[in-house]
Amino acid sequence: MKIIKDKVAKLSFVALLVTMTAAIFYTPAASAHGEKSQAAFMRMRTIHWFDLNWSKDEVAINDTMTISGKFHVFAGWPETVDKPEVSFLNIGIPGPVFIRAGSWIGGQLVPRSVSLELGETYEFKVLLKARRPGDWHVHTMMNVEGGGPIIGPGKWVTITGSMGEFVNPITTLTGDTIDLETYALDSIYFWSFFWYAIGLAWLLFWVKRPLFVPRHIAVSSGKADTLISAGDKKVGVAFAIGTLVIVAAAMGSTNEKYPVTTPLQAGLLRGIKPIQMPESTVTVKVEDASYRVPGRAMQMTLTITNNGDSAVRLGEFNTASVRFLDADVLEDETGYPDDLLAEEGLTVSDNSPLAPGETRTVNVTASDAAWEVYRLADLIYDPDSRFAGLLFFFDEDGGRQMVMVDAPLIPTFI
Ligand SMILES: [Cu+2]
Repeated sequence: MKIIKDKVAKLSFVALLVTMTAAIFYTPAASAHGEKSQAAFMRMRTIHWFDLNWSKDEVAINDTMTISGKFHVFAGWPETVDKPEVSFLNIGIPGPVFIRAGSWIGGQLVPRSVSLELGETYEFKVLLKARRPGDWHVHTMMNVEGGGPIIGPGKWVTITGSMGEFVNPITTLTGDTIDLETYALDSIYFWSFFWYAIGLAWLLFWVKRPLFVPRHIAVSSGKADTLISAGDKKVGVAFAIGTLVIVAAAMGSTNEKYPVTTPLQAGLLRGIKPIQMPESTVTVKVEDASYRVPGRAMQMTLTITNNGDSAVRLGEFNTASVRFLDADVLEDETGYPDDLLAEEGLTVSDNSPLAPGETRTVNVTASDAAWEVYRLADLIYDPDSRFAGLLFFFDEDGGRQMVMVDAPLIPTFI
């Protein structure tokens, strides 16, 4: 009986070890990184990213790639998110697996926070330089002060090579070329360990002799003065003066070695130039919009009027980075992330060309797994059941018009 018990105990212990080891080595592959868990109505009603282009999806260490595109700052910005008066164009990656060699909005370099205006559309570009090998899900994103991160679509990009080869050369205004990856590291190590050693030496000087009980007794019996000898005092003074001398001398020699230094450059960049999207000649009225719970689709009834001089068809509905396309009208050629691209996700009850001057009411269904995967269906949990998105119309010559739609989105239950 005892033997069986022992065996059971041993086996359970082995099982426990195996479980723990498995748990340690289990690293689930995440395919989205934060945005799914954010409130659906916020993702639909803040920043609309479109016309995105990733110049590569495989890049060697030290090579660069660009992510460019446009974003529209939705005029019906939610109350709970501060207006984007102080925003920062960021990139969503797990640490500096790339470095950001440059980022621009409206052609202006934006290393600092910028002011964005509600209702405007901006053009952006981010230049990334590969640093760490692996498969990385790279997002464009905007940080809004008082609002949080507004995450754009992410695309998988593979970096090949070895991180040891990464260099980040910069030529300073004093004419030196340095590698930012390692610059000044020696000094940081030297001074950190130097002062740490001096602190240890001071401790060591006192720790040599009995520390607590004999000293406590001496102090409580009124003989505290006997604990610090004249020699101890001299050592104390030597440490104090030595520290001051080293600080002053090191400061002097550093100023000599780097005679030209400037303060950190900071401050909000205002006056960022928006782009003028061509005035749309198509007007759209959302008569009603709904989504089934549970379900993978949303429906809209749209009254579309074509005031232009060329017939148009609806090619795309874009909300929260999910692109629903009518395959008959538009085909994506930008390599848009698969999980966000519904190539045949848009169904229009009558998508024949809408002639100039004509008005038509159509039923539009935007349907794809992405609606559920990216938890837009979770709008049912949100305190503001309204959506917003971009509609793209195309005329016969391929000319494109963008129309913003925004309306309540009413759930229907089975
Ligand atoms: Cu991601």
